[in-house]
Amino acid sequence: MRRAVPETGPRGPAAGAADPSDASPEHRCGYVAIVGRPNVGKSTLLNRIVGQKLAITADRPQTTRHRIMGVHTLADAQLLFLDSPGYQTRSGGALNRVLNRTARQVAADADVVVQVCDGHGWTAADTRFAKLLPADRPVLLAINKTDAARDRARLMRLVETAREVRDFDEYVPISARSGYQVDLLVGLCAKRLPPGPRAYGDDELTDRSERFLAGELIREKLFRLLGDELPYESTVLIEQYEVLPNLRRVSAVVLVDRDSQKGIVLGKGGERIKRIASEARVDLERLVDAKVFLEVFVKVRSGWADTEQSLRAYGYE
Ligand SMILES: Nc1nc2c(ncn2[C@@H]2O[C@H](COP(=O)(O)OP(=O)(O)OP(=O)(O)O)[C@@H](O)[C@H]2O)c(=O)[nH]1
Ligand SMILES: [Mg+2]
Repeated sequence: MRRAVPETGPRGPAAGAADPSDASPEHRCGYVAIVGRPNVGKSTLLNRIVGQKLAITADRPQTTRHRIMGVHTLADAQLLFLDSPGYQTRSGGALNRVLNRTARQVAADADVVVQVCDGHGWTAADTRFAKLLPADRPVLLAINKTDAARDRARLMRLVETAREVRDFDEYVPISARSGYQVDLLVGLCAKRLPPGPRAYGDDELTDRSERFLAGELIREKLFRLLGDELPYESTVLIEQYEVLPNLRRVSAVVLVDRDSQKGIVLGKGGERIKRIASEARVDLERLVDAKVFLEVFVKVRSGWADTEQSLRAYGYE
């Protein structure tokens, strides 16, 4: 099974094993940024491409808070896909600013950019984001959720509107959920990458550590099980991550901003936190292919998300 980096990660591409058979001048390798406004399906697309649940997804905006890289290897190319936080054009506090900066940085660091939009329609937020993207590299438009948005005339109008905003290199209707035309999109990205040998070995899936991904899986269950009750100012810290043969021993803390939020996360008689821990454990066991012993606590830390300095201390770059 392809794997996450067991504990310490992240590793730089240079540390990966280049396969001598990829040294041909036609082989390509590089970064592909997956960007766009919140909730359009960027993380679902990354997971579909790498064939594993690497990035967390939920039906609410700003689920993703960090850059996450997923490796996809073809016979003649290796693509390093970068998932990013949804770009929020509403004004907001320090956390919002940090997430937006990460989203723009991911696009700035990539060789090829894929802006994802929702096939139900192009919005003013899509326009604002498209105008921020770098002018000096290929930008493809992936029109997602075409399994649900089936109206062809509307799709044509969307393409026309997008074309007026920016001359995208390609316009590709896809469904990240069903996989429709995802291989086509990947191929169009691959041919635009610079020549170069593979940066990662066959068994490597991501530059993120198991420890990091464990925290993300817990955050996903918070998003999914709390819905609109979830305080925006909550995050997950992994306090202990022990790797043993066929076993991971993990201790995690859900941080909230106020006492009243603690009860919401715990639920009646601790039911909710138990369910969060149990669902996260099942996903983590699948990802690391080992048994997982997971404990999750809730703690109040007022003001943790108020300043960029404090956010950095909690892992937000
Ligand atoms: N019908 C349909 N739904 C999709 C598709 N792709 C994603 N979704 C749903 O759209 C919602 C948002 O998906 P995410 O992948 O979390 O979106 P995102 O762009 O990463 O969101 P943020 O990280 O919050 O910016 C989830 O409920 C997904 O299941 C698709 O191809 N078709
Ligand atoms: Mg996401």
